[in-house]
Amino acid sequence: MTPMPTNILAQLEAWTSLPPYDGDVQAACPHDCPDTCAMRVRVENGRVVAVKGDPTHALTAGTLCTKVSRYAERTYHPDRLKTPLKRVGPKGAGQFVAIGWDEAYTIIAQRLAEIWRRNPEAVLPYSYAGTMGQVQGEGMASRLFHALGASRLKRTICSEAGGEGLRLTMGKNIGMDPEAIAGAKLIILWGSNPITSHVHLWAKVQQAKRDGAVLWAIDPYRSDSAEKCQHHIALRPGTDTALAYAIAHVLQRDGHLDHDYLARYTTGAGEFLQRAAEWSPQRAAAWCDIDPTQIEALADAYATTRPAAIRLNYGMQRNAGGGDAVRAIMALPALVGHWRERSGGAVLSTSGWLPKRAAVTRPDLLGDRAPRWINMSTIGDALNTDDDGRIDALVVYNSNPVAVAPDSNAVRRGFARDDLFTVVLEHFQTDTADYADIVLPATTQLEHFDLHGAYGHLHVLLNRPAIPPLSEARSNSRIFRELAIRLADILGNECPALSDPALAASDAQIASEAFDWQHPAFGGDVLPQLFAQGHSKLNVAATHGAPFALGGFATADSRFQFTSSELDQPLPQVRDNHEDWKSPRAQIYPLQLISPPPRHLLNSSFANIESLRVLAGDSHEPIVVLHPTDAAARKVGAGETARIFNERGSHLARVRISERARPGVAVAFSIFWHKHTLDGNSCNAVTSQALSDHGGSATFYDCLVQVERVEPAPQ
Ligand SMILES: Nc1nc2c(c(=O)[nH]1)N[C@H]1C(S)=C(S)[C@@H](COP(=O)(O)OP(=O)(O)OC[C@H]3O[C@@H](n4cnc5c(=O)[nH]c(N)nc54)[C@H](O)[C@@H]3O)O[C@H]1N2
Ligand SMILES: Nc1nc2c(c(=O)[nH]1)N[C@H]1C(S)=C(S)[C@@H](COP(=O)(O)OP(=O)(O)OC[C@H]3O[C@@H](n4cnc5c(=O)[nH]c(N)nc54)[C@H](O)[C@@H]3O)O[C@H]1N2
Ligand SMILES: [Mo]
Repeated sequence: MTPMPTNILAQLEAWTSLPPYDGDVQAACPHDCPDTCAMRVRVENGRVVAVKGDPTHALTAGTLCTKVSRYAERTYHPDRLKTPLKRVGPKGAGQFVAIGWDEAYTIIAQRLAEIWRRNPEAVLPYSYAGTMGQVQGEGMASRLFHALGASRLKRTICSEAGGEGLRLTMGKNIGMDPEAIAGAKLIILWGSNPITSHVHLWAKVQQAKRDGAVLWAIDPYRSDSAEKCQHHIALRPGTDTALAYAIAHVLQRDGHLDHDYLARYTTGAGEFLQRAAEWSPQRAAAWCDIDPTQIEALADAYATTRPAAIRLNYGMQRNAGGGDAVRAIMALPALVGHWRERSGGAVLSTSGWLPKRAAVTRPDLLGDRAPRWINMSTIGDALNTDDDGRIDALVVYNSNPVAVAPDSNAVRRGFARDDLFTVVLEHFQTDTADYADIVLPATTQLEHFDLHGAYGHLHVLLNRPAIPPLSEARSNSRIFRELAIRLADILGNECPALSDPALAASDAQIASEAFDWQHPAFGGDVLPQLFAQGHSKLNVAATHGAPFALGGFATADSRFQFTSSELDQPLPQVRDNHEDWKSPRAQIYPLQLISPPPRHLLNSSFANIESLRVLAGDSHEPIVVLHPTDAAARKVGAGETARIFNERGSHLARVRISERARPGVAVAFSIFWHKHTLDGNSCNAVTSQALSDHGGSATFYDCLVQVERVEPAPQ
């Protein structure tokens, strides 16, 4: 590794200590959301009394979402886990007794060492984005699992299809500066619902609208955001590639192509346009189950309005063809040269602008070992495989797989295995913690230090702890550091990597190794500002102008790639869904179920905060939205209970009838904890473990179900 300027480590170190007196503490929102807000945490008499948005951050602009403004309520919640726990009842029943840290570490280290001796790959870490911090995320955890040579987790539950779509076209996760969307005259929200899932971008969209921008939403559901757009195309889930080709078709047919841009800065446009020629608006409209005049109108507006910006989000890539859909949509700004403008182009993720160092997780500790990869989206199948490759130990942190992973009945069957040893690091007794052998209480963002990048803006942020850990909570990094010592005591020379100094690194050291601080992205005032105010905007192409006006994509030839030579089928393919609405299966399960986030929950985090659950559902519990014709066909009335089912499982939800759901599509906002629902099942009881075209992503919104009325229980 290149040596680190020592002052960076010292400056980070200064941010790890508690403030010496009451007042505002500079912090960062840790949640999995494109907005990664800068926060001010008000401490009075050593207690957090308020968590507010930082007014000096360009996107946060002084406000937080409803959820995170209640972060103190979450941190001080009476249900916070207070001590380590040992399971005393059956798995899943949630019966535990308190134990000390020493006993917990002894049990964990002994069991993991035993299992490791049989097969290191029988140990699997399971984590996602409960916190997105560089330190409390993978920084220390992955060092331990690399040292052990444990199975590696393919983190596919959210964005891999889209990430691959970006890599194959743009070279990596890059796009326009989302803040620049404020200057656009046409904005397409494509599978993106910012009012719910990244509300700070919405302020920029509104600013554009006030300045005369026309807004389009492409979404099977008339989401809160779609409702505020002048135009809405309610296509069938999983049909976006056909729509993108049809737009390209019109652009070509009507002579709107930017031939100069295509010739200079792109590869494969000819083949792409040939395929687009096959997708007339009529043909695509039939495929997407929409009106062809909408496609004509959108394509025309897209060709003739500048600057034009597309904000994609992840909703549209949770299906069989999600990766190719992203590729086809990313192609549109290149066709008409919208990349020539700063407020034009498209963005799904900005994370690739940040010069991260993969080395922070120390894959080198694997040496010449190359453990298998386990796809987190098929954890249900992985845990139920009983052969030499059996998984015997799971260490879960920053994730709630029993609630969030698809096909929960398979997941719960796996977690319920008596021969599986499960450790869960958590804030709360989640559905997953109920299946643990040992539960360890973790700190929240108010109690630990961290460093953050973002995937929906170009700033980096620091998080200073505001209060000491509550009860006996310990940070993930501390827990993994201490576990490494215990494991090294037992395994010694059998696993020498456990004694590597990397496993003793302090939080500030991990943070110092997370980014390439010498990179020009940190040039100018970026670093002094970061250390002075706790957040700072990267010095990258997208900050200054139109990043791809002159090409400069992150691909091998610096051009945008319409085709990919890596793939058997170089062009984006219009694919059927795994569970397609036109297939014979649809005769048994005729409704496409999508389960996007409600505004007041954050995946399954906050689902235990009563006040937010009340806001999220009609009555603390899951709802399903049906179009009036679909409800009538099932003789189910508003407010009644319905059973949503397929062969994988079923769950109950309160019915809401609304034209906001298009015919043929049922919408069940997620993700509730199973144990908070009417029948102990949330919507992941019906979702499937099938994977996307690229990246092996989960396909939550590619799911056919039937819905039936449930007779009210006799009084
Ligand atoms: N309040 C809140 N905010 C969140 C989250 C949360 O749970 N709650 N989750 C966070 C996380 S982890 C993520 S990944 C992001 C997700 O952020 P988004 O990607 O914006 O969220 P989704 O709601 O999954 O998808 C957006 C829209 O896509 C639509 N959609 C579904 N299928 C399709 C399709 O096939 N095509 C098209 N065009 N549209 C489709 C949905 O109806 C939804 O309105 O949000 C983050 N922010
Ligand atoms: N049906 C359906 N399922 C979905 C989705 C959907 O739209 N529909 N969305 C999918 C998406 S986009 C995603 S990203 C995944 C999200 O899946 P997860 O990343 O598992 O998200 P959460 O449910 O928020 O669970 C995170 C857990 O981490 C814990 N946590 C937070 N901070 C810390 C910490 O510092 N230390 C420790 N030890 N724990 C911490 C929280 O308490 C919480 O229980 O869900 C997916 N599942
Ligand atoms: Mo996500």
